[in-house]
Amino acid sequence: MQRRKFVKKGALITLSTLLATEIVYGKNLPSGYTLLGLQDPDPFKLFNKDSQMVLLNDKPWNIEAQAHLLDDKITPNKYMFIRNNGIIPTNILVDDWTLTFDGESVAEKKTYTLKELKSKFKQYTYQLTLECGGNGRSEFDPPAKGNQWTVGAVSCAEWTGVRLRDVLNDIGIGDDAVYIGYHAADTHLSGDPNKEPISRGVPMSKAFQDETLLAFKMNGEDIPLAHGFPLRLIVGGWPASASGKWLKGISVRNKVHDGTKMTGTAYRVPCEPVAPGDKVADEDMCIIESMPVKSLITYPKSGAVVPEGKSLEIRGHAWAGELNVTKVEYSIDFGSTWKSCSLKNSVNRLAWQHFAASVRFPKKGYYEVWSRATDSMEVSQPMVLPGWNPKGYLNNACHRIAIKVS
Ligand SMILES: Nc1nc2c(c(=O)[nH]1)N[C@H]1C(S)=C(S)[C@@H](COP(=O)(O)O)O[C@H]1N2
Ligand SMILES: [Mo]
Repeated sequence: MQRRKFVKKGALITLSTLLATEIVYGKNLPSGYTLLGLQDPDPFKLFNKDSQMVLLNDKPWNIEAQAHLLDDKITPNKYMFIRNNGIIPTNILVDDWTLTFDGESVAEKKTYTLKELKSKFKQYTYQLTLECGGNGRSEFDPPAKGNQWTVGAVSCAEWTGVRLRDVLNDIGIGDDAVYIGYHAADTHLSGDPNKEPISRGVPMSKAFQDETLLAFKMNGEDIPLAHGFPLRLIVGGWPASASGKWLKGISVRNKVHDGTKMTGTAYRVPCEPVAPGDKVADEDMCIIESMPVKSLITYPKSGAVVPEGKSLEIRGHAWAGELNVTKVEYSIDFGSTWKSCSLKNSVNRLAWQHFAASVRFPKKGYYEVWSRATDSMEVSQPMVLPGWNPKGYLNNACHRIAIKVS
């Protein structure tokens, strides 16, 4: 007779993490058993998120913030959006975690343990803006399929790790290297172990930037499970889809990486503008690289009421992919006139910047406060939805909040 199989210790730790408490008789659990407590979970409790976060999908888990929840300069976990393409891994054994480098442009496959990565290479900490390429998708017309993100699929946390560059230099890569592509431990929604839910990458020039990290800490602690524990690639300023969670492998390719969600309409937009609803041929689609200039008013919450005669202090963040934000303005008259906000420099490249202004209203009534950022190439946010594209990426229209003066 076959011996009954019990759940492995590593899996038990992950299950306890998800339940946020010890499973007291956990060693008696048969492997493959689904805990009742996890069958219909409260997603906000499950991932330690604030209950004001918004659930967009539970298969896979996709959760976004609201603008006013993103008021912190450094986004805490409880307000950080979750974007998953597949199923979160549950059998994570940190002590055994490895990262393997392969691909056409490495002479020999090389594997590092997570411990080696931490001890062998210098560690760096940066605040890095991660925005989903589809943030703002809900406004597209004709609508674009996919998670209907409004404005909350963006974060700027503090990430600690080693530079991908240092590790690539340690391995020694070929002159023909063009692109890196990541491989991760999450499972495809079909359950097929041979399919990857997502496997994206960046050109070598981006892989070699100072701020491109193999990260193992977020805001000074272990990365939360939903955000890629125990190891994650972090590529600030580019679509957050390039920042592979639960990182197991990196392929150094001698051509543009062709993994899952690198081709077709995934994270690609028409190279030249098209009319809304147009069909675009594959060869006319270009991979999204640096994200466009954008701003978010995080205080006050939309709908705030201001007493007549009192000025309103507004504040928020602005970011511009690889570029700096040089100016943020606000308008209270639907974009007819603009006044400038005060604006701080970023603490490091690829971190969002903070703006503020004191707004005065001429009389009682309804207003909207709009914010508009401009980047170091003199490009400003559009007031209306920009460049329609099949999957609804890169909506960087001005952010707006409603205000009543009474
Ligand atoms: N392994 C893996 N990495 C991933 C994803 C994923 O589904 N699996 N989603 C990507 C996408 S599309 C985004 S927007 C970001 C979201 O990161 P977050 O959930 O930590 O906010 O992770 C990226 N990295
Ligand atoms: Mo994304």
